[in-house]
Formats: sequence, C-alpha cells, structure tokens
Amino acid sequence: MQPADLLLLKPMQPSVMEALAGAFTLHRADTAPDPDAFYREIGPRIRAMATGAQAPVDRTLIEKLPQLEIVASFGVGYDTIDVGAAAERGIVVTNTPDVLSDEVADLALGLLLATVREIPQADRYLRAGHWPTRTYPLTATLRGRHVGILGLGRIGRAIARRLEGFGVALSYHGRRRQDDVSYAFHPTLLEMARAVDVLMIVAPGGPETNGIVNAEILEALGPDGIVVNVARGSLVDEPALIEALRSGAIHGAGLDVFAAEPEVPEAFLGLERVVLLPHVGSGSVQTREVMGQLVVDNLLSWFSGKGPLTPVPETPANAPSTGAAR
Ligand code: 8YV
Repeated sequence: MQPADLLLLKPMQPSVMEALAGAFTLHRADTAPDPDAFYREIGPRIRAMATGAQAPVDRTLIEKLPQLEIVASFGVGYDTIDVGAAAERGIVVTNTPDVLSDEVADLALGLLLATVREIPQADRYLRAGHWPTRTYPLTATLRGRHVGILGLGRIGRAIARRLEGFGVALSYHGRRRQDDVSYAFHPTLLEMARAVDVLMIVAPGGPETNGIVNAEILEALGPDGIVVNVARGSLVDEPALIEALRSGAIHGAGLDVFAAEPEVPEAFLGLERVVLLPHVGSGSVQTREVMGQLVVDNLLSWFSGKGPLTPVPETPANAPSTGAAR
C-alpha cells in the first residue's frame, strides 16, 4: 500500500521527522516556493498532519485539505487548532496530554520559587560583582502564602500536589468543582483572586479564557501578589500586568508564556521583579522525546486501524474510528 501523504507546516524535532519519514510521504509547506501551487497540487492528497502550537491550523487551511483525516499535535494545548472546523469534517485531532504534566509542574514550582525569592536576580547580582560591597536585599517569601490555581486539570493537579509539600494554602478556580480534591473551590476568578496572594495560571488558551487575568483580578491579588503563568500568554492582559507591576498593585510575576511569542513586550525587560522564560515548561530532552513519540504513535495507530490514542475531547464521536480502511 502507498504510504499516506502527511503535511508538515514546519519541521518537527529530528526523532519525529525520522519516524514520520519512515511511515509517510512527507510534504513540507514551509519550504514550498509557491504556497498556492503547493496546496493546489498536494492539498487534495493529504490525509494527515503533524503540527505544534507554533503552526496554527485554521479553517482556511483545513478547507484546502479535502481528504484530511487526522491532525496530530505536539503539546497538550491545542488552542491554535480550529477544532470546531475539524469536528465539522469528522477530522480527528490528537494532542500529547499526561506525558508532560510532571515536567511542566516542576518548572512551574521552579518559576514560583525563582520569582518569590528572586533567584535569577540574585545570580545576576553575584555575577556583576556586587556581593563584596553589599549583601543581596531580603526578598518576599512563600511562607504563609495562599496559592490559587487557575485551571485544575492534569498539570494544575500536578502543581497542587507539589505545593502540598511546601505547606501553603491551596484554592482553585475552573469550569467546575472537582469532588475528589480537598482544595477550596472558587466559582469566580475574582473571588479566588481576593482570597489568595499567588495566582498560578494553568488553564487552556482560547476564546473562553482570552484576557481573563485583567486589571481587576490583579488589583484583587493585592500588593503581595505573585502571578505565575505556564499556560498561554493569551490569558493575561499583558499591558494591565505591566501596569500592575510598575505601580506596585502586585509584587511580581514569573512568566513562561507570552501573548505574541516569541516576541516579549519590551516593558517586561525593564522590570526588576519579574522572571521571564522562553516557553520552556515541557522543554527537557526526555519529555520532548516522549511527546514526539506520542505524536508519531497517534498517527501510526490511526493508519493501522486502531484509532487515535489521545484524541482531544472535541473530536466528534461520529468521526471514523480508524484510517486504515481508506
Ligand atoms: C509545547 C506547550 O511543547 O504542551 C503545550 O501546550 O505549550 C508546550 O509544552 C510547546 O509549545 C512545543 O513547542
């Protein structure tokens, strides 16, 4: 049988490229000299896509691929894929949940501690040779804090479990109360922001959460408030966050994600009480390899007739269960 035609919008990590090349006929949109001609010629043959958050899959693209059966995405967040448009066509979308939860949770804890105790700033202070002249200024503390988790999904729970060991109070806000946890549930984000002094953002991106961490929420966190975001930059009103940091409405922020990555608003760079990371939450060699393997395994499982391994919840129940028979 002919290997199925698979579209890549951008190259993926070498292990994934190698595995895909062994099982599919690959077509790379990013190296096509004439994109219109590329989609005219290749589009009708494409049955699969492998992609990631940095390469959006919108309705216009989906319409150019009439035979598309499956979009396998690298990463747990899939806010850059139009899952509604995919569902209308019965296209399966898969992501890579679970395999990155502990890695992202570790990073979230590191970023929280780094922000509260100013670890990168202290490192810069030592390197700049200031220590012999003056000891580093005293910092804020995690002691006695109350952490509010926005989005108690798989990663949010992994963060909460770690925080239990740090002896802080824990609350959460999300779409619904979860009966199997003892943390306090707040039906609104504002109510939670009033109750806590750390806001840990782990909810999915997309239209429902766009800009929900706004000036009112930041004000409610208060002058000791810390914001940590390991989810998507789109959840935060960045100009409002910059203003809150400048005015002292909150104390500090640790950010692994930004609204227009890899662009970072210049104003953040000039602020002292922020720790900025280039979206590295899941970025260890080991975890990225496992994520890549899950992308490949979803595609192989689909085309061998065993169905997708980790379809997103929006994938329609009436989607064909496998791609093997076509
Ligand atoms: C991705 C992420 O790995 O899983 C997600 O949703 O944001 C990251 O873990 C990253 O975007 C891949 O480039």
